[in-house]
Amino acid sequence: PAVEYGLDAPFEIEYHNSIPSTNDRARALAAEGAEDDVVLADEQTGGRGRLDRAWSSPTGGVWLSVVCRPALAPSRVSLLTVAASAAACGAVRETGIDARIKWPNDLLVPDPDAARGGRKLAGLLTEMEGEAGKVSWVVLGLGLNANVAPDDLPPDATSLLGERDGDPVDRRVLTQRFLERFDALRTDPDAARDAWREHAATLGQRVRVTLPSETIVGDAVDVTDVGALVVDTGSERRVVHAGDCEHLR
Ligand code: BT5
Repeated sequence: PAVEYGLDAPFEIEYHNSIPSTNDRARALAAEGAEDDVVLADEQTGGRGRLDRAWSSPTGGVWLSVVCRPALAPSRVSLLTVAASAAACGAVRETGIDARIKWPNDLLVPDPDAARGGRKLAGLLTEMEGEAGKVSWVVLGLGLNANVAPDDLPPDATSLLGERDGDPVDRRVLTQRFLERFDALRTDPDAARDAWREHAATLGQRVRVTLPSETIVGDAVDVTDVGALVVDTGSERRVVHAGDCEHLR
């Protein structure tokens, strides 16, 4: 069923109490020609992370996927991930929580006691289809641990409920604010990159980025206008478009 959100953005929301994966449902809608549809669920029974990892999605979270048809070259689709992570970070910060963005796709809450200097609050999964150098659709999945008990999440994860000492957030407002911010940033790469930079946990860090074929260690010094990470290894500057990133200090 469609939910009326009174959004100041062009999205139409399809709500599910429980669904295997909002990204899978959004991909099916995209294949039928949908644009700016949002699939939102209270619970996912088969939530996915990147590289076939599982994503825990108990009731109380914000699990959603947006179908986009951007006028972007495939090499620039990562801009949408930059826009979405900046938008999610901004919406979360409005709830009073000091979230930071970890390249390429995580929101963290800093915590010196955590193994990697922070606990994971949210993740993004961007999937696309296209041919002949043209993007047909992009599905942008956001998993945000809103009103989920930290005990129901993997170790090193956190939720807004936990960070706010048990005080739940209004998920409707959170979702609305995310979508409005995302809509404003998705067509404005400069603003998206500025918003990203403002709350980036990764810039200035020593990082290890694992790629399928190699591992790069160095200082994260910048993000490019398509959202790639620039790593200074001491002998050269490498531009990394995707990969798993670990903060080393
Ligand atoms: C991600 O993958 O961070 C992308 C997650 C995207 C989830 C959304 S929910 C709506 C939409 N529908 C879907 O089916 N997916 C998207 P990755 O970077 O691969 O991180 C996955 C890893 O994070 C796992 O291997 C766990 O270690 C950890 N993890 C799993 N569930 C988590 C959670 N709820 N909170 C924090 N960490 C989690």
